[in-house]
Amino acid sequence: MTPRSGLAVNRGAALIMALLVVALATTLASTMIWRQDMWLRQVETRRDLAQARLLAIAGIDFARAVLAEDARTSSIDHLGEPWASKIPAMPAEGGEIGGELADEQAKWNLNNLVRNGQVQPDSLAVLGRLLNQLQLPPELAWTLADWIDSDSEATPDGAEDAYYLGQTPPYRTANRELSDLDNLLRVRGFNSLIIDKLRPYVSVLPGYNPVNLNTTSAIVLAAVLPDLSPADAQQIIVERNRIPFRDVGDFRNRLPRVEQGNSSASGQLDTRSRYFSVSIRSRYGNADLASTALLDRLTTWPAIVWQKFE
Ligand SMILES: [Ca+2]
Ligand SMILES: [Ca+2]
Repeated sequence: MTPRSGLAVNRGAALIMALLVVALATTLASTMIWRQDMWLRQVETRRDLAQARLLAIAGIDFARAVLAEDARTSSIDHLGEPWASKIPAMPAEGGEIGGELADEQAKWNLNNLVRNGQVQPDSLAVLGRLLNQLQLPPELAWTLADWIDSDSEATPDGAEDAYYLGQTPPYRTANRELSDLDNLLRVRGFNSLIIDKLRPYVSVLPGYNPVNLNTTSAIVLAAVLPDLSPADAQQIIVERNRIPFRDVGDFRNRLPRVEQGNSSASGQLDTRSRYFSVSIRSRYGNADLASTALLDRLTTWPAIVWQKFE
């Protein structure tokens, strides 16, 4: 919790929780009647799972409503806003539900590596610096670029069909955008340990998406802006947590003087976000469900890009 906004966040969380109770009551009341008929004959476990899933769906819809309300009332996105409040597990309709929203543009989108099938040298350099900061092999940036770009010519540090067809069982290069972080398991040199190390700093979003200066971490910021020292990146995050950036111009004005002219990352930075993920934990009877969804707030009411119930 940042010192700036502790009270505001608490108030925001209380408000959100109150609204959630109302939203759940309305959403679920309408499903109560058919639900009884439909599920009474099913085994109890299946009923519990279905109920936990209904709670999760209501939770995801509620998260969409929170983001829509945010879009109506603010033009930037920062961590002091109500959407950023985590909702602890609380009783609802005989079960329990809690969850949180996260700004996916707080992280660097791996699909930024390639635009229109072509590798972007700027983006390749960003990923190289990020890997370097995390003490991971920098050549992974090239290997991933080959995996995503549309051609089949391997770069010196990369890999295309010639490598993947030699595996047992053989498979081909995707030559298109990643759809999920776990896709990396098929890319040469990546493994689950490396993916876990990257997870806090990278996202997998459709198309090209800038990093949100108001939610990102010092590590991502230093990867995007090569002239920024790690200490300066840290300092910028501290100050941002007190006063969020209005726009990229405001950010540049608040940079240390020596770095104001150097950083040429226009287009890679923004102060608002389009993609958010929502994680919901719902319990009912013996069922305990972890659900996630990726939300696209291109228009005010966010669309669901994908959702998983596990
Ligand atoms: Ca906002
Ligand atoms: Ca390729």
